[in-house]
Amino acid sequence: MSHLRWSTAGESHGPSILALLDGVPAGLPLLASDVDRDLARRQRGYGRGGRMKIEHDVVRIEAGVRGGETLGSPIAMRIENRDFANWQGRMGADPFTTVPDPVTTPRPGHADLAGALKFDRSDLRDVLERASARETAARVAAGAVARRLLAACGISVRSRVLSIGTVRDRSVLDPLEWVPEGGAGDRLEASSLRVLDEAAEEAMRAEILATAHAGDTLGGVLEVVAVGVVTGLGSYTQWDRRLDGRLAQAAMSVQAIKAVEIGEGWSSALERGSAVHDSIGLYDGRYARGTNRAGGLEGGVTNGEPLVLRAAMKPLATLRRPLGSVDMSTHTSAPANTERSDVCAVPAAGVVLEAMVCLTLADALVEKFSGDSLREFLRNLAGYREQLVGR
Ligand code: EPS
Repeated sequence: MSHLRWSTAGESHGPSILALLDGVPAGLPLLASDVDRDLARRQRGYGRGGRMKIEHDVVRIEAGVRGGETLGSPIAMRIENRDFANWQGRMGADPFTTVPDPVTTPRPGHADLAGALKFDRSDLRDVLERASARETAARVAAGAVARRLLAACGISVRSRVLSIGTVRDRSVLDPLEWVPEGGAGDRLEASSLRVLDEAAEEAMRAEILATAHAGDTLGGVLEVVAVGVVTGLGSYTQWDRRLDGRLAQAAMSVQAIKAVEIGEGWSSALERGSAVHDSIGLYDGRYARGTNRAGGLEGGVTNGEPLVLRAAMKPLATLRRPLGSVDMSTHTSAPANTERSDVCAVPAAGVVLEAMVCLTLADALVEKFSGDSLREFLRNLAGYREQLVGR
């Protein structure tokens, strides 16, 4: 029951990656440069492969925006795959003059095998092109539009890398200190791995380099935080309206994400209730908590505290020294297919997770405040805020 509807299309080495976003109120200021900023952030990060030297992701807004403002009609966005030029004759919609050599040895950990069986394909390229994390460029484009709507409501969303492999950045960071712009937030943006602690960054880079030399890959843990979130987004009244579930689904759907927690999710299972729940107080006439172990969500509803979501990313499945597999054309044992790929894409995944959180929050905002125009939407939000005063 989504209010902001969106989807993506495009193959990794096809002509382009596309995003379609429907339900954004009319009158939201939106520039291509708003989207390009996040597209560029997604491309950064130490540990990425050769592809990022080819691509320079910029958006072309094809529909739904006129003169720098949204129209309330579907927003269509296109990002060109520069690498497509190198895939002439192997990608594209026209029938092949010469049939390209098929990929036949599935990679453990990738969608290759299940996808080939499910869609009845004999060339694994038909699967891997769409399963590829190149698709996340479109998610980030859609997320950047959602981020504009969130900004109009005073909500900002940022991410940081907590660990890569076994190396952790243990610096403690109050979410209110790093969102919005400035201070620690800028340090994170300047970091090659979206971490705060420089010693940890150096150790992570060394680990990525050693892993690259070993022909292997690395995962990590990410944290996404949203501040300025109004109380009351999502609902406990039906299972699929709970915002924690909606956020978990959104985050879990990102390529290579294998676990999601909200607040102190995993560690709370080890404690007694009194050490887990956040006591309620009144500060300057508004309800607030001394702690935020719940991560801003209780009963599937936002409680006004910063929203904190963490996600674990597995090491990428494309290994230069591949694991064992089976050649599906001969049914004999063979090493898995190797493709050019990234050694570590954890920082990029942080930007993608931000986009997923932005889209999920924007959906919940449109659900609660509706409005065909931004003016109507913001009036509804202001009226609700007024209603909360003195409660
Ligand atoms: C990916 C493999 C690599 C990554 C790609 C995701 O691409 P290629 O096979 O062309 O080298 O670079 O990520 C992107 C292109 C991107 O924009 O994030 C994969 O198999 O998932």
